[in-house]
Amino acid sequence: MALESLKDIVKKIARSTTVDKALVEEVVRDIQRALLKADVNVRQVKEISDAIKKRALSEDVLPTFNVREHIIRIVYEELMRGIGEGLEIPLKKAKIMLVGLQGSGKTTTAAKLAKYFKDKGMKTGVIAADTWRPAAYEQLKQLAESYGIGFYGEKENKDAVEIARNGLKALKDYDMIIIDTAGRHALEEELIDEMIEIAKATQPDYKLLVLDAAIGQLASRQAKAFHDAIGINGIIITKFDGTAKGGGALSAAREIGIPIAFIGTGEKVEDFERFDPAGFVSRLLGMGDIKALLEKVERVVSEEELDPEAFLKGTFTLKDVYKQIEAMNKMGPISKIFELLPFGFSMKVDDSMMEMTQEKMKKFRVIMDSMTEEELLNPKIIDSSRIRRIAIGSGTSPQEVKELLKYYKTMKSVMKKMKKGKFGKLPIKGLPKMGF
Ligand SMILES: Nc1nc2c(ncn2[C@@H]2O[C@H](COP(=O)(O)OP(=O)(O)O)[C@@H](O)[C@H]2O)c(=O)[nH]1
Ligand SMILES: [Mg+2]
Repeated sequence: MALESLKDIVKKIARSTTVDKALVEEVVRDIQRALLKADVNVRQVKEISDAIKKRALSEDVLPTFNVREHIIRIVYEELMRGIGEGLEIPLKKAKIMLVGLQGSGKTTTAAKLAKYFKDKGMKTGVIAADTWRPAAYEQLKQLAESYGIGFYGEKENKDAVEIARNGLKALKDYDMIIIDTAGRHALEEELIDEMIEIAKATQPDYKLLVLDAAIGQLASRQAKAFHDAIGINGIIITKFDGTAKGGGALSAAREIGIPIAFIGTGEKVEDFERFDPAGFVSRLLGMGDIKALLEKVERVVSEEELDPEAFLKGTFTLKDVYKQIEAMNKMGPISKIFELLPFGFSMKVDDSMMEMTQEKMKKFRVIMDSMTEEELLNPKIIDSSRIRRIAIGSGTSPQEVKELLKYYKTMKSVMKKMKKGKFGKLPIKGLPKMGF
């Protein structure tokens, strides 16, 4: 069974060495499904998939890219079209105003932002300019105090514009000032007027829209309304720790053409990150984090000193199989490694086979421990009497020893084909060294 699946994977790689229409159609269908499931706006899904189809077939594959990388790169670029790589706020004196609907996470985010910039060595303060929610003042004051962040608020004052203005005066020695504002359940006239007035009075360098990832398809309309009302220059997505994949928020950003700046990943003030486009797209498409895999594989390979030259010369021995297994053990369960691979690679691998393989890997190692150096380096000499001896020595059965030998032969032929370039370049550096 393990060998069946290995063949499947190999077939898939082999098939994708040229950009053909069928492959693109197949990949685009997968991507469409993933995008819709992640709440990306339906109209945008159509735009994105049309663009991918067109570009994947018409553009040249970059020199060091294989077909899958070629398509992934285009998918990535199309998803990020118009919103760039994310908004970076430089570490210099600035005022940030937060806007968004009630419950979107503004007050929490105000504290998160303040702590984020404080940790970068800036003197940061927050202004509580939400006079609508009774507890808003206390909520922000408490957060600010427990993190050593400057705070300004006026508990009894109902005039948010006045508080904001006074706050700027009180916090004039601060580098970074974050203004928390009120939200309502919907974007009402009154709220819009107040927002505009606060912006006029405080002249913020950044007006950031706080969007709850969980609102899905509604995000686009909301973003547009806020943008039309006061002009947004960045988006913060909150509650990204939930089940939401963030497609709604991405659609919103694309809709108004404004970059995403930060991501909130939990209720705690520490749960806050700069927006990472690659990680975001990985999650959106459910295709695993390629970056993480690369780093992991590289680390393991250097530790294990696998010898890719030897593989390619065809002198692939059981010792190399042993090293592969060691490397896999260090990287964790095989199923985890496959999860990290781009889609296509990982799709056709079912869990039961992964578990079985892991167990088998352990057994294979025990079997190889019972072999002589000569047998490991030259498996051809392992005849049935040697198989019996190895089985007894390792406490396994001759059947299991044969299975290892079969695995070895399959691996060896994969290596040979790779050497002949039958699969083109494999997608991920380091992987050929492991035998996949
Ligand atoms: N899980 C999670 N909860 C969050 C996040 N950001 C805010 N919240 C929660 O969402 C609720 C509303 O947040 P709040 O800051 O009061 O929203 P506001 O009305 O826009 O000021 C609170 O219960 C927060 O703890 C986040 O990134 N993840
Ligand atoms: Mg609030």
